[in-house]
Amino acid sequence: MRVFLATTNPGKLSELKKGLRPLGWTFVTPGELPYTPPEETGMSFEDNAMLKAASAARQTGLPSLADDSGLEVDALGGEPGVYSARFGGHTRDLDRNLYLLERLKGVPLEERTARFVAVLVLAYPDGHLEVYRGETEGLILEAPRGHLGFGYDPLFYVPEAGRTFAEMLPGEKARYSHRGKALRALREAWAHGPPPREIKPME
Ligand code: ITT
Repeated sequence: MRVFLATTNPGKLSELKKGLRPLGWTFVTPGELPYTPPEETGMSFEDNAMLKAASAARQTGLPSLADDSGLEVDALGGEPGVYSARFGGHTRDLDRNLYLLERLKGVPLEERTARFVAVLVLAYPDGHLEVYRGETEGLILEAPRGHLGFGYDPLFYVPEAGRTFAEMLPGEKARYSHRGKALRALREAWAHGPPPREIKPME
């Protein structure tokens, strides 16, 4: 199957390609086909992932996979959430991380709990959708650790692993990460080929 990977984020693209490799799909990426990302007007990760995947499927005519993800910080009432890509109006990873540290100044480590969420939507040109979700609990450190990964990875410590995402090689991050879990759910659903479509009773 040829699948369009509807993301403009190189970090996500690389993790998606690795996680989907066992399925043997052929990937088509932005740059290979004309694709303009829609405005992310949804109030949930699901809404935004559906918006992006459905728009891509319409534009490209291919089954299209989108990822909407973000960080929910408890001490900030769940911020930045769906606004993770533009937290504090910043568009660069470094600036967003500094802004997050500033917002959490004085908050003790035990209260710096947070979770990463990823929702993957595979949309077909006929309008059918598949939705997969993954979450990982962690703590926001007071200073960055590690240089791997992208985005908030250097600040996101996973107690279960004893490391930040930025201290993990890609395979290890995939084992613990929100995106890794969502990809696992997708791979399981596809273990025996395309998952059966739900048959809705007639109204
Ligand atoms: P696309 O919409 O084109 O896929 P985006 O970067 O705008 O790219 P989102 O709207 O889903 O994607 O924003 C999610 C943001 O959350 C992303 O820009 C990162 O800053 C952050 N994020 C998501 N997953 C992450 C991860 O695994 N590690 C670190 N930061 C992550």
